[in-house]
Amino acid sequence: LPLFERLEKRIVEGELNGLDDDLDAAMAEKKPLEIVNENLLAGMKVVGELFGSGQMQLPFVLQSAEVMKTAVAHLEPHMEKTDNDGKGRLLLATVKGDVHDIGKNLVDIIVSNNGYDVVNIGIKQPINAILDAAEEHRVDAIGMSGLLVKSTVIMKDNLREMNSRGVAEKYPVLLGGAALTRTFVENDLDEVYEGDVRYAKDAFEGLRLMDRLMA
Ligand code: B1M
Repeated sequence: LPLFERLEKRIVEGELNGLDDDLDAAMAEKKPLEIVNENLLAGMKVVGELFGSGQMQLPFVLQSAEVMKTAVAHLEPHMEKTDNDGKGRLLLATVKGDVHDIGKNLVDIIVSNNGYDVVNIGIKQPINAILDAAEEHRVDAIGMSGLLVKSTVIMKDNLREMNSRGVAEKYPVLLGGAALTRTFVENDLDEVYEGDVRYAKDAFEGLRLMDRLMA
């Protein structure tokens, strides 16, 4: 197989052997972020389709996720970074009950490489933990990620909880993850939250939203 097809196949098949060599060869032809966006994410998309249609079992999805993470970790040091930092601080968490973190961690990489401090508190984070960390680290915005349909309900509850604690004006919220839609966030959730809530389709939109918030 040609190099870039092979990379995509590595994600689908969860094949780590020879991954680093292929990534190094790929970096001679493309920027690391293009490899992530064009090849690795294409592989994860196939994994999602196979899993969703029952053609792939969970342990194999886990292996694919491991290869994805290993690949991103290999590429990350080679990504372009801006020199200016301290543009603002973003808290990132995957919401309660949800373990998916590949997308959230990509947001972390893109946003922190572009001059922001990111406080990434991990997966399955209840709203208490999110707000405690936001307070402790004096963040400028809160980013929540979730891939399960039930996570969209949790996000709504979280926004309500933030209203009732009186912190909505203080924290603009960025939301992302495959189960969300722009309409749901911009209509339903925007109506719920007394502060500013925005939808980010991908990590780059997350960055653009931070730039707009901190301008
Ligand atoms: Co899960 N899983 N999974 N899974 N998994 C999905 C989400 C699913 C759609 C698969 C399917 O059925 N087709 C489905 C959800 C169905 C639903 O809710 N309706 C599903 C399911 C059912 C499950 C389990 C329940 C399976 C089970 O146990 N029976 C279980 C859930 C456990 C739990 O959370 N409690 C489960 C477990 C897992 C693994 C552990 C095996 C693994 C996760 C490993 C990990 O993350 N460490 C996994 C994976 C890998 C997937 C799929 C195949 C791929 C997800 C992924 O990493 N995509 C996924 C299929 C799919 O998404 N269609 C699926 C790549 C990633 C870069 O994309 O996270 O969307 P994504 O991030 C994007 C944007 O969304 C955005 O930026 C990124 C791109 O730049 N973004 C943000 C994300 N967060 C953002 C935050 C922002 C801004 C942008 O600001 C804050």
